[in-house]
Amino acid sequence: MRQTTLCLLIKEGEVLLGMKKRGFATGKWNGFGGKIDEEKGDKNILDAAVRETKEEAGVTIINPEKVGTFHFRFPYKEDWDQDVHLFLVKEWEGEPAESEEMMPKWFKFNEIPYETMWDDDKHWLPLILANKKIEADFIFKEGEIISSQDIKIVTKI
Ligand code: 8OG
Repeated sequence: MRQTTLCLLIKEGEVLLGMKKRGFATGKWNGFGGKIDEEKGDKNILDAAVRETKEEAGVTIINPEKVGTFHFRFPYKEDWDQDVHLFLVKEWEGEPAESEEMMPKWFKFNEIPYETMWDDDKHWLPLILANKKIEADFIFKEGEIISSQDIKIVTKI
């Protein structure tokens, strides 16, 4: 299964999201991340998290904390299937800046644009912002709408 990262930068009641400008999920707000790319030197999931956040948002993340694992499945488009490793990031170097792929913007926790995000995010992001850790399965149907979900709050990840 393809292994992918997702990083959420957090500061003082705000989360940094990026508007995806190209490729998979164009037009959605999301955290930063992508798949492990051995050709770009990634040896593990953490390397991919650091590299992708640098490429997409222009910042070097420090001490990312793993807070979730997702199993996303698309029975109608199996090559989209992936396991996503979610990291919360409270320290970084550099200022977020627009890249070819993403336009970053800070959102207050109570102003998160769930209507222009992945369908699943409204179900788990509030838990993450309340300092929970999760392990979740989502199955999608056409139109990238959730057809079934299972979110578990876990203590160890
Ligand atoms: O490299 P690419 O843009 O294909 O990577 C996909 C990114 O999108 C990666 O960071 C993982 C993330 N992602 C999914 N599915 C979902 C989802 O349902 N919700 C959120 N918030 N992110 C997702 O692949």
